[in-house]
Amino acid sequence: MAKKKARAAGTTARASDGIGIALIGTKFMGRAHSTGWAGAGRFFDLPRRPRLLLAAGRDERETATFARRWGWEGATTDWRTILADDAVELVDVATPNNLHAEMSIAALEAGKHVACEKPLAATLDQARSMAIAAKAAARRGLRTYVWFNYRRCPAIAFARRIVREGRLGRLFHVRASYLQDWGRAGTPLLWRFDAKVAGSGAHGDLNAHIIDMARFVTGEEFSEVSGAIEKTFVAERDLPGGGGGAISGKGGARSSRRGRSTVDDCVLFLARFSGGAVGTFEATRLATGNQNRNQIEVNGEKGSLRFDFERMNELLWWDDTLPSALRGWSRIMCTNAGDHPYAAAYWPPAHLIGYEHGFVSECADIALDLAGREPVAPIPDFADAYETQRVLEAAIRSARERRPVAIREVR
Ligand code: NAI
Ligand code: SOE
Repeated sequence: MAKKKARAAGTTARASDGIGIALIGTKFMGRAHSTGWAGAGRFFDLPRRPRLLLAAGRDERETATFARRWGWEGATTDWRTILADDAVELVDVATPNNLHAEMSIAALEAGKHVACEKPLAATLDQARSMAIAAKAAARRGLRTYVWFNYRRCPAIAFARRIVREGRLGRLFHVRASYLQDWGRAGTPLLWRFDAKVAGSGAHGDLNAHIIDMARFVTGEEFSEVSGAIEKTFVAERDLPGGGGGAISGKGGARSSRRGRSTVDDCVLFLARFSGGAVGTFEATRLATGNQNRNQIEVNGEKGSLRFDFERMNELLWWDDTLPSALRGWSRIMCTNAGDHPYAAAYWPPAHLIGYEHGFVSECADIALDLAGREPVAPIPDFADAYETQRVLEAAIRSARERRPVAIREVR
C-alpha cells in the first residue's frame, strides 16, 4: 500500500498546488507539525500554501489512520519512498534524535528542503555531518530548518526585538531553565531514556531549547561553558510493554522487566557570552511541580526581560530608565497586531494563542523563506543548530572532565 499511495500523490501534484510536504514521524511532533502545516495557509497570507502530501510512519494501520485524521493525502510505512516523489519539495523529520541525520541527509541528497526536529542530532558527529550536507545542498538551492519552535512565541520574538533596539543596554545576565517533572521513577523506559536513540536526556531535549533561545534573544554566541553537572537520579525503569508514545508514557502497557536509563535526568551549567554577559542554565525532568516551565530572564544595564512558557502570551519587562518611583515589572500581553510579532495573524488583543500556534507560525515562516520572503523571525538552519549542538557538547565535556570548556575547542 505504501508505495502505491506515494506514487499517486506524486503524479497528481503540480507546483501551483502548493509546497509539497512529506512528514516522517506521526506521534507528538507529527501531530504538532500537521497542525502547523495545515494552519499556516489559513492564518497567514502566503505566496504558496503548504500541501500535506505524505505522512510516513512505521505501523501501516496507525499511519493510514493518522494521515486521514490529520489531513495528509497519502501514507507510507517506508520513509524512503518519499525521496523519489517529485511532488515532495520539503521533508519534515519528526522522529527520534538518532534518525535525524540519516533521514535529513538522504532527503537533501534527493533534492528536498528539510525541516528537522531538535536537537539537530543525537551526537555532535551526526550534527556536523548534517551541517556539512546542508552546506553542500545550499549550493543546489536547498534550504534547511530546525524546529526550535519557542523562537516563534510572540513574546520571545518580541524580547529579541527589544534587545536589538538596545533597550536593555549592555547585557549582564542570562538566567535560563527548562523544568519538567514527567521523568519521575514511574515513567517507563521510553526512547528518551536511551542514549543510543536520544543522545542525552534532559540536556539535548531541553537545554537545546534554552541555549537556542538565549542565542536568539541576546544575539550573542556562547564563548565558554563551565561548572556543569550531569546527574541521573533514576537509574532503572520498567520497560514499556508497547504502545504509548506520549512523553509521560501514558497509554502504554508496561512489562514486568526493567532496564537501565542511559541518559541524564538533569544537566546544569554556567556560561560566558561573546558580548561579555554571563549565564546559568538548567534542564531537568525531575523538577516536581514544574510541568513545562521554559523560562528565560535577561538583565541589562537599562532593564530586564522575563519569560515563562507556562504564561506564553506574556513578556515581563522592567524599565530601569524610569524614575525609581515608577519602576516595576510590567506585564506585556504580546497579542497586539502591528506591535507584536505574529500577533496580526491570529486573534484580537488578549485573545490568547497556545502551543500549536508556534508550529503554525514556524510553518508560515518556512513558506515565506522558501518564497524568498523575509520570515517574521529568523529560522535556525542546520549551521545555526550546529552551534547549539556545540554548546551542548561543551557542557557535557565540562561535566565529565570537571573543567571550563571554550566553545572554540568543540568542532
Ligand atoms: P514520539 O515518540 O512521540 O514520536 C516519534 C515518531 O517517530 C513515531 O511516530 C515513530 O513511529 C516514528 N519513528 C520512529 N522510528 C521511525 C522510523 N524508522 N521510520 C519512520 N518513523 C519512525 O516522539 P516525539 O515527541 O514526536 O519526538 C520526535 C522528535 O521531536 C524528537 O527529535 C524530539 O526531540 C522532538 N521534539 C521536539 C519538540 C519541540 O518542542 N520542538 C517537542 C517534542 C519532541
Ligand atoms: C519532552 O521533554 C518535550 O516534549 C521535549 O522533547 C520538547 O522539545 C519540549 O519542547 C517539550 O517537552
